[in-house]
Amino acid sequence: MLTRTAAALAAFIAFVGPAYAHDFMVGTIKIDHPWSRPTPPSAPVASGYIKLKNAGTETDRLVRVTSPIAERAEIHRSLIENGVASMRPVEGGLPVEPGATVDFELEKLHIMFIAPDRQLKDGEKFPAMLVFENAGAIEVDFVVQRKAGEAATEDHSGHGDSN
Ligand SMILES: [Cu+2]
Repeated sequence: MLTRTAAALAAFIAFVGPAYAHDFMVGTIKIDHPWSRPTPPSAPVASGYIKLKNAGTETDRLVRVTSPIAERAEIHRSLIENGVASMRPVEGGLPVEPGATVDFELEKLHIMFIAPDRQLKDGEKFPAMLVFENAGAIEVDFVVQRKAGEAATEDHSGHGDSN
């Protein structure tokens, strides 16, 4: 089973390159394609994106994110206040309503990995733990990739803040 899955995955990677789709399931929560942008050397932060789907009948919440590559991680929402772009931690966990999809990119959310211990390079993966209030904890892999159409020479953390 494992061998067959690995072979299928290898074929898929060979076909589409490192930006392959991957997903995870914990309880009624599906986590679709965790990915993160490449960073310059010694970047103070890295930003990650996921899509969460709740197939259950009760609201769940993403309450905590940790990763061995970062000192800590926070869920942030980007916003514009008085014409100035900033970001703010999501308080009390990020709700995922029954039947809903929370697309971090669409909703201007990101997971901020603070003080990463390495430069994130295009095509790499790193592990992180997502903890949901009801569904519990699951370890996922974030794929480091550029967005389609993003210039290869341009690295930005993608959350629009000024630091
Ligand atoms: Cu942030």
